[in-house]
Amino acid sequence: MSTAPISTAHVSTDHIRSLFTEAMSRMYRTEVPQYGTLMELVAEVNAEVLSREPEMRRRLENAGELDRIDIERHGAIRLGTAAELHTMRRLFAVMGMQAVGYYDLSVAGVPVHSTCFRPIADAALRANPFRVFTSLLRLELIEDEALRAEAEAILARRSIFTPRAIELIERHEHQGGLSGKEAEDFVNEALETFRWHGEATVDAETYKRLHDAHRLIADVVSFKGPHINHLTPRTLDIDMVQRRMPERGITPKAVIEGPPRRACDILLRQTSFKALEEPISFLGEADGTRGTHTARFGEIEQRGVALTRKGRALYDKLLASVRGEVQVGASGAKAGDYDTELSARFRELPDSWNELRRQGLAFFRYTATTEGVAAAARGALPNNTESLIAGGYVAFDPIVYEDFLPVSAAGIFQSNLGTDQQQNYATRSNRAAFEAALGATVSDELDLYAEREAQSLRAALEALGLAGVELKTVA
Ligand code: OOG
Ligand code: NI
Repeated sequence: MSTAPISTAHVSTDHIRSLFTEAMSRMYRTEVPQYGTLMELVAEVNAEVLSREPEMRRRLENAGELDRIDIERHGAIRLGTAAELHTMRRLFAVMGMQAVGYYDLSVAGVPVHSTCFRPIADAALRANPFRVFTSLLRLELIEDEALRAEAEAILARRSIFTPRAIELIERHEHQGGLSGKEAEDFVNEALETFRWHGEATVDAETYKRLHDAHRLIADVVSFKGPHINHLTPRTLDIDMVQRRMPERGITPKAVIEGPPRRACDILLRQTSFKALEEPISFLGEADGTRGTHTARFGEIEQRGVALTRKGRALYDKLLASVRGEVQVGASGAKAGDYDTELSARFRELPDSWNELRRQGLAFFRYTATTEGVAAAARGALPNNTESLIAGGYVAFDPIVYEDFLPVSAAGIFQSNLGTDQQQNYATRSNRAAFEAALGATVSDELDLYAEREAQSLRAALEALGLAGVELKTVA
């Protein structure tokens, strides 16, 4: 028996992640008041949907999600150096978040590659799925060698983590966790890294040169740290929030990224409001000489089922066919055509849970039902998975997609960069360099979903006394 007092026992990484999510939300609402307005709109729409759809309400209540509907599901940051990414991985590990997925945005004219830091285990995702889309600037994509060297030198001078944050990260690594008090300290210290600083660390002339190379380069290089550039709550009806944004004086991007509205939600739908133009001051200039910087915005998301490799290939094909046909202008021209075409083409993807499952297009979590357990006791179970499901002995529920979509992410980046920034980098993705900087490999998201599905099926069969039994998969 341990006799250690409670105060020195470790709190869970889930708990630290929740503290961090709340603290970030409070900070961002103060920093970007329009984001607070968006949060109110999301809460209003979610409440309406819940009273309109009692079935959904029951489902969320059973899943223990009802009181956490309006909390943020993700945020995003952009880092400047390999060392920053390396320490960031260690910082997120304190909160139970690991790097999942590699996203190359350079193909869409954005000079970064990215990963998602998020919890992985079922229980951790249930406790709090908060994740951070984390990009690393690819300085090698700056063509002007002098400018590249200058940007490198500027970044080499900054340290984005507080000494106390580093100390607590090390403590977590050595002790295997943090106490309640240390966790609170850690969250306060970590918050400093994500805070906005209106004072650029460069002069106006340098800022302009960085900005001319790419707006994103100025955003990463000119400031003291990687300010959080948006937070994203979950909405139960993204179309309704999109429609109502203008009524609240918020300008949404032209179209919702991702799949169309469907009966069975798939992957991830997202929309954002345009980044705000904020006053900044430059290094070495008297007060009053000021500029503006555009980086920070608000976003909403609605998640659906994770698709298998086969489902995802179909999704990518359908999306590409629409985007090849209907190009939405910066001012939103053809947005209506795009939405219509998107819905039409996606009819090729079945819109029923059972079809998505049967055709191996999406991932599901299997559970043994009480009928199943009773039938097992009578020795009356069929001997193949499809019949177990058809007979109601095994139930299945969609596994939620926890990751990002590169085409959507590029759309979110671009709506905040303006169309003048459409450059195409003739370069290959560089996952190896990203992982070397990270000091770890990124997990493959499809493997994670497949594992969770297989694990759930194993547990369901075990509960029915069918563990190890060779089951035919087709009825
Ligand atoms: C990240 C944009 C990507 C998303 O939700 O796809 C993203 C950024 O602008 O830094 O957050
Ligand atoms: Ni986002």
